[in-house]
Amino acid sequence: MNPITAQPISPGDELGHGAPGAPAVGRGPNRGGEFSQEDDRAPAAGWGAARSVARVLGMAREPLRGPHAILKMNHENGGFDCPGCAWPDARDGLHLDICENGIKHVTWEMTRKKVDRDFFAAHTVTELSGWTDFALEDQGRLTEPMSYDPVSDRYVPISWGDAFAMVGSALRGLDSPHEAAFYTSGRLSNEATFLYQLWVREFGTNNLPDCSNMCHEASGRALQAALGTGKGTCDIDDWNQADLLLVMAVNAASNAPRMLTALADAYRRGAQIVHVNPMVEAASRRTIVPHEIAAMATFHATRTGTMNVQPRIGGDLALLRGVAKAVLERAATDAKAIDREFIRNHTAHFEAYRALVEATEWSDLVRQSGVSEKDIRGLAAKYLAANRAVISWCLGLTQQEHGVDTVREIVNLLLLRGNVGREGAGPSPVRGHSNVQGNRTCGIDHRPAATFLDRLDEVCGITSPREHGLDTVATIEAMRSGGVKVFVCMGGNFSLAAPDTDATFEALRNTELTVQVSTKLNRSHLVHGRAALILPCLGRTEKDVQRGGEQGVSVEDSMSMVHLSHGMRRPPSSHLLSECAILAGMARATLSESSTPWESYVEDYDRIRDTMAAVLDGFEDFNRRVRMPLGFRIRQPARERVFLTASGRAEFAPSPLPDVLPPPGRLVLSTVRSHDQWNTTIYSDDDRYRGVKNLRTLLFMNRADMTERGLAEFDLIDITSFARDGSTRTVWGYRVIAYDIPAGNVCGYMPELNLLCAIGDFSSQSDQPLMKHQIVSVDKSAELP
Ligand SMILES: Nc1nc2c(c(=O)[nH]1)N[C@H]1C(S)=C(S)[C@@H](COP(=O)(O)OP(=O)(O)OC[C@H]3O[C@@H](n4cnc5c(=O)[nH]c(N)nc54)[C@H](O)[C@@H]3O)O[C@H]1N2
Ligand SMILES: Nc1nc2c(c(=O)[nH]1)N[C@H]1C(S)=C(S)[C@@H](COP(=O)(O)OP(=O)(O)OC[C@H]3O[C@@H](n4cnc5c(=O)[nH]c(N)nc54)[C@H](O)[C@@H]3O)O[C@H]1N2
Ligand SMILES: [Mo]
Repeated sequence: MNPITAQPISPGDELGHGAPGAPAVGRGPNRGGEFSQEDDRAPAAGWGAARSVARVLGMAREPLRGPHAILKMNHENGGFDCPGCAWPDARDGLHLDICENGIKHVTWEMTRKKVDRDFFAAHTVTELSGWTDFALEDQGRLTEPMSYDPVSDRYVPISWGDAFAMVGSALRGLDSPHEAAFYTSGRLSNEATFLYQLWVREFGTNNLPDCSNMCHEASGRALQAALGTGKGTCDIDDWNQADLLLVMAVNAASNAPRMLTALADAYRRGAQIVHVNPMVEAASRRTIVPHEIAAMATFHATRTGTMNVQPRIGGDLALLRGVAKAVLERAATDAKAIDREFIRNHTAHFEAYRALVEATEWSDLVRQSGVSEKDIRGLAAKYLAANRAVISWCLGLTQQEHGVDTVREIVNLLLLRGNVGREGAGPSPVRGHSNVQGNRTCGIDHRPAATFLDRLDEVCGITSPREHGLDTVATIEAMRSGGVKVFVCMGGNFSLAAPDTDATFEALRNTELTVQVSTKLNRSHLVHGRAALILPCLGRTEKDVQRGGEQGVSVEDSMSMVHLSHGMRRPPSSHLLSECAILAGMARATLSESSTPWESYVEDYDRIRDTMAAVLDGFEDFNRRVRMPLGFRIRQPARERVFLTASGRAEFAPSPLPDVLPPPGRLVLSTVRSHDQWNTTIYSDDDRYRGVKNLRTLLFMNRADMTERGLAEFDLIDITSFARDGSTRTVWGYRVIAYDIPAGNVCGYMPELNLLCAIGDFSSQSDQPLMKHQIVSVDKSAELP
């Protein structure tokens, strides 16, 4: 095979563009050696998962404590919420619902390795910039606050008090509060979230960009307009009662592995499970249910799919509309094909939608979806046969120009057959980070509703700004132009997660102060403002002891269930503070006149929850209800067919059919995660379910597109993206892999390929970066002279 040598990031190329003629270096361990790809048809989860877990436990030096902690995860009484994905916990409370990636995630946080002041004294930031991203995180947990010293080009220790004072004086020194922005990565607890937005609004801005701006902004806006709620209406019981589960645009076996349990259960009770994805992903085949250890020993796998549909990238709206067209055609002869009573009593704009669908030609729907009329009709037949249907989706659908319209088309299709607001049916977005949904619920929103601000002001005695703030993309633009001078990040790895790595690095380096509240060392600590702070915090697995005793925090899952999470481990360092304490410290240093009881809130988080109960809809009696064994579900009017929309009804949306085909000679690139990564944290260079070993700088391509370009398996290629403003961006030295993906479409990995996502290319509907729809050309790399 083709050996590559292990190498650090090429000197001067921390951005990762690579160089003409040379193999590119990815952001994983990049250990070097042979790489390969072969089709892996083993069931999802199972022994491959067990081996992979064992390897991560070994890396984190956690062979014994890891499994012990995992037994406390997602436990109905006590224990901590898995800090991984936002899939809900099993409701019967009888078994632990754990998965490979959750275990890896927890172990990665619990590592015994530490990054202390000696580490920072031994390495300049310039030197660390040449390390791979894997190497940075692999150093272990951050242990004390550090401040960047430009003279020695090193991070040096700083006391918590001095660090807070630095943040406070930088913020107070700004000409306007809008010259600061405050990012949230979606794992901040509800309580910390509430304190965060309270501080920021009391300070005077709504500049609250978050990771949601990159993942489900489109879903929120579409569902709000259509149903009067920013969230899905389903809970796990609905999943368990559906006759049809339509699973769109998600790599569930890797990114929401506990969904496999629901899919296997559905298969066993005879439900239809249709996967819609340009790539046939592992979850669409078979699984060994994550918690069924006995099944693992006997290799007993259950099917998790009954049909696969492979649309072209961006073709989902056309596909869904084709299904709607077939349903409406059937309604001409079959009175039961659509739910006329529901449509009459609960919806608006049906006639406009019907007219639009009927006027759309099958040939256009087939061309734009990339799916044959026969297959679209086959899917429609399954939809018509189902009494109850759940449609779920994730990023393949949202990180698109027409993401909002596509989610609205999901709702259109559901409304046709009354599949909203009843058992076993409804829209069900699969959220990402473990508390990204809770962040929005608890106030992280750059476009907050006036009613929310009114309540916040009344209860908390502050005067919130009313003008909308900056989202993720707008924040990057503002940092680049000098409009935002102070940037605070609660978690995450902004420098790599954001689009257009060049633009984002330039933006971060153009600020006066960057503040990173983190658990582990990452690239965003090295790409910093003129002054920079690293503030290390407790992880969710760790005991949080305040003056009022041991504290728990709450989180909200993908299905609006709120429950308490209690860390149980001793923190890796006695200098760590909780996120609530860090936020209160920064707030007090910023707001000298504040009458908010910051200190008292931190002593006992029940007091934060009492205030939240008074401010947030659905959080009445918060402290009592959150302590019930499985927590509580936030009230959801749309679930009861109460639609808080402009018309007071569920609204059909007649949106135009978009053109998603690439120009001649070009391809559409979708950037995705591998199995062995958590966003910017990359555990290995393997992608087990796609059969890849030891390679991340790759592109999955249809064989016909390879032939057209004279490319053979593993050939070195260069990829150039074409932005709307005419600018181009290139990465060199990737490898092409023949894959079962529609012609004209290619897939490769984030965050490496964020280099290609132009900062100006975001959706006009959701402002989300077009991370799943980049126009690119692919050429064989020129030989080195
Ligand atoms: N282990 C693990 N779990 C995670 C994460 C992680 O990194 N690692 N990240 C978490 C986060 S923050 C999020 S938001 C979620 C993300 O979960 P996913 O949305 O599954 O994330 P991606 O890997 O980006 O995968 C997108 C999927 O959409 C498909 N796709 C791409 N383009 C299209 C399209 O046009 N149409 C359709 N129908 N499908 C398309 C891809 O083939 C892929 O299967 O996962 C969460 N869970
Ligand atoms: N091209 C492309 N880009 C994408 C995407 C895509 O599909 N394609 N997906 C987008 C999406 S959906 C998302 S959500 C973003 C991900 O964006 P982020 O959420 O910003 O990134 P993560 O990689 O999850 O952040 C990892 C870091 O979080 C810190 N951390 C871990 N645990 C904790 C904790 O408990 N508290 C605190 N304070 N810090 C902690 C650690 O220091 C770790 O290094 O990426 C986006 N970027
Ligand atoms: Mo996400």
